[in-house]
Amino acid sequence: MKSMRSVVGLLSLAGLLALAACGSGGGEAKNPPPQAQGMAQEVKVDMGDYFYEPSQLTIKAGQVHFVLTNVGKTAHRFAITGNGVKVSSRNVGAGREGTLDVELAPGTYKMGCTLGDHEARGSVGQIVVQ
Ligand SMILES: [Cu+2]
Repeated sequence: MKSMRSVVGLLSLAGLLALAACGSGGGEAKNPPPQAQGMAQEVKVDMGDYFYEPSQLTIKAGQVHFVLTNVGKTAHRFAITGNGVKVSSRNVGAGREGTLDVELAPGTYKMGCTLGDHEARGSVGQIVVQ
């Protein structure tokens, strides 16, 4: 019985070490667990000067993984607001790719670039979540 207990102790110690290893690695924003990533629908949006393509999205409710490609010559950002949601990607430099992971409930949301006056210039659109 005693040896059994020490095996369990070792296992949980190994678990803690594995967690610590995960936490210290990277430096990138928190990645969703693999299962959640597998279930997320991927939505691609091109961000340009000054537009989003597409500017009108209709997607399914649930976990969404946005892949944001900056096809412009200046930095852009991808922010979603509406229905109590207010999230944003980091700045995505010209020619770079960014991502945004968010869980969206059915409803209508606004997507837009919150940098400078980009929204007013046209970097804006609508997301309908069904
Ligand atoms: Cu912008």
